[in-house]
Parts: sequence; C-alpha cells; structure tokens
Amino acid sequence: MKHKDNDNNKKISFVPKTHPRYKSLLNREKVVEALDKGILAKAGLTAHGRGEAFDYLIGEKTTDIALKSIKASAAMLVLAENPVISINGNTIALAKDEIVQLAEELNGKIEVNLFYRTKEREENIKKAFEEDLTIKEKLNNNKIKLLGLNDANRQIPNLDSLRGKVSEKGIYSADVVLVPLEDGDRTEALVNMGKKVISIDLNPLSRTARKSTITIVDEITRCIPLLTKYVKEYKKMDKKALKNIVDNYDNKENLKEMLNYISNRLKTMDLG
Ligand code: PTJ
Repeated sequence: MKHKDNDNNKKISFVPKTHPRYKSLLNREKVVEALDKGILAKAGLTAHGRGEAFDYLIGEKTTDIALKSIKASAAMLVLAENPVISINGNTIALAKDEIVQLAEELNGKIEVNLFYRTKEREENIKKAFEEDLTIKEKLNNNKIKLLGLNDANRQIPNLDSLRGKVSEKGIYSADVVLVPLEDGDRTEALVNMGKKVISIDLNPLSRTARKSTITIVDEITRCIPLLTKYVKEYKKMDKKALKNIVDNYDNKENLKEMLNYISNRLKTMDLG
C-alpha cells in the first residue's frame, strides 16, 4: 500500500521494482489506493482477486488467443458509429490513463457505470478525472467526454441493478460498448438491445465472457494499450479489410481455445 513519507510527504511504494511479480503487486496497490479514495467498491477487491487467480492460470501475459480478440475488438471499434467505453471502480483504479488514451483515438466517449452506484463514489470518480490536469484539459477541449454522472437518465430494459441507469448520448445510443471487468447481467441486456459488446475479463468461464460479442481474456492494464495501438493502426485501413477481421472472429471458438490453452499449460507445467 502507498503511504506518506514522514519527511517530505512524498508517496512511496512498498513494492521493490526488482520483485518478480512487481506489476501484479503494483496493481494491488492501485486498487487499495482507489478504495481509500472512495472510488473502488469494497466488492471490487474480491473481483480483483478473482482476476489475479485467472491471470496466474494464463501465465500473466497476453496470449496469442487474446491478441486475436484484441485485433477483432480494435476493428469493431474503428468501424463503430458511436462507440462508448464503460468504466467502473476497478477500471478507473487500474487503467484510467490508458482508457483516456483509447477514448481519444475514438469519439472520446467514456461513461461511468457502477453496480454499487452512490453519489459519493460518483463525486470521487469525477474528482479523480478532474484532479489530473492533463485529463482536465482534454475534458475542457472536448477531446474526451465523461458521461453517466449527471446524465444517466435512460434505463436499459430488463436490468434491475443500478447498472441499468445510462446516458442517452452514451451507452443508451451506442452501437458498440466496451465493458471492462463487468458482471454478466448488463452484457446480456446490452446484447438484447442489439448492441455489440466487447468485454475484458480474465475469467473465460464468466457469464460476461460467454454473452459478449467479443471477449478479451486478458488483464486490463496489459490489453488496453494494445487495443489502442491496433485502433491507431486500423484507422488507416479500409473498411472492407476491417469488416473481414470482425467477420472471421468467433467468440465461442476463442473462449474454447483459451480454456484448452489453460488446461494444456497446467498439464505440462514444470513445478521444479
Ligand atoms: O465499480 P462497481 O460498483 O461497478 O463494481 C465493480 C465490480 C468489479 C465489483 C462488479 O462489476 C463485480 O462484482 O464484478 P464481477 O462479477 O466480480 O466481475 C469482474 C470480473 O473481472 C471477474 O470475472 C474477474 O475475473 C475480472 N477481472 C478482475 N480483475 C481484472 C479482471 N479482468 C481483467 N483485468 C483485471 N485486472
């Protein structure tokens, strides 16, 4: 956990850079810090732990199987007319800056959508974006838009949780929605509304993973920069080629490949 240095008030980390699992422990620090700041839901800690466990099984790296999903997602996002990136407490804790960079390459739309929605968390999230002067400038220049805070006036049909409250300009009218670290109900409801849903979920067995149009089974901080890289690249490609990438992608097949990958990896693991 980050704490304040007594002498100069500077934040320091307990995790040495030489630690073999530095990145993973740094992510833990980030979620704990977001909990302290009232951004993360308490349940977000257990959700993170579940993600970590699956990442262990995958080998804590982006597999070629996930890369296929990332490329198909990038093509789908570039082809979209009104793509929206949905964010929750965990996503903000781990990948706020990366999400902003991705949104800038698209139409700038980021929508806050919380399962454990409280006024206090909404305000803390707004503060987290506006406190960062680079992000504040992008918000002021309309390069990115933070939706879902004061304008979540529309309702996703057949979804009883507070995740159902969405912005008209955002998720409600979107054709493609990117949903990192999701719980399954909303994915299904969005698909039922005729939207394409791209999810990021380390658990290939989750309902979100199975119900999404494309599931990226990868860790969020690893895959968002890759997604941005391919979005940048694909913006230069013609629509027919991009449509081909999307049409050749099969989500069920991809999830099966991922389960086989995990199973083979475990069977052939050297425990020495
Ligand atoms: O911020 P709120 O109020 O919207 O609440 C967010 C949580 C995460 C608490 C809520 O959406 C929830 O309960 O989610 P679930 O059902 O636990 O699903 C989260 C999924 O994200 C799990 O399947 C995890 O495996 C996966 N996950 C966790 N950490 C990561 C991850 N996937 C990718 N990268 C991660 N770092």
